[in-house]
Amino acid sequence: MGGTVVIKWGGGLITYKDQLCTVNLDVIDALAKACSQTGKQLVIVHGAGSFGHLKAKQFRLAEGRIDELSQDEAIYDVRSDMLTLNKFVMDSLAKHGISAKSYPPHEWAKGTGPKFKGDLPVFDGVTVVFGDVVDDEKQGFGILSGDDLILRYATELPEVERAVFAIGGVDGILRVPPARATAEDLI
Ligand code: IP8
Repeated sequence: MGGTVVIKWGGGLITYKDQLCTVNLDVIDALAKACSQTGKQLVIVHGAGSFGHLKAKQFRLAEGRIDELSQDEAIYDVRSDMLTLNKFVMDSLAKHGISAKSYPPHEWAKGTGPKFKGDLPVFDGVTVVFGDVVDDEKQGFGILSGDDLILRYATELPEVERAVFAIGGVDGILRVPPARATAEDLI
């Protein structure tokens, strides 16, 4: 009992990464079942997989406002696709008897990277957040990754015992952002 565990449900694990907006419900159910069997306080951070990355890449949303591209519809679409994916997660948690509350980051976070602004929301039961398109003071908007969220939750909540990464479709976890990583940075 006691203690908090922060878990990343990787986007490449809970979705089929190459097919736009396709969810892997079996994996989500298996993760929800595992989460229902612990007495720990849980924070679940889920990634985007095919619900976020394909369109975000196509419209270069991580780079912020680019005048030549009509990005507004893409921002709306990606936010709404992420809410759809999040609903699959929340429904599965509920099905497994877990009391959970979701906090879409575009409603409370500003800026990207580990120093994003906004108070980390915490629920009495299981807290759920996810990678999202958020507003950004400098570039208009950007992609706040679940990896930045998990870092902040794991380091700022009291009594975090461990951070767990449930991942699929990737070789491992990088110590540094992909653009700076060498082979030695792969854990
Ligand atoms: O999959 C990315 O979150 P991640 C969020 O945790 C979007 O990196 C919307 C692409």
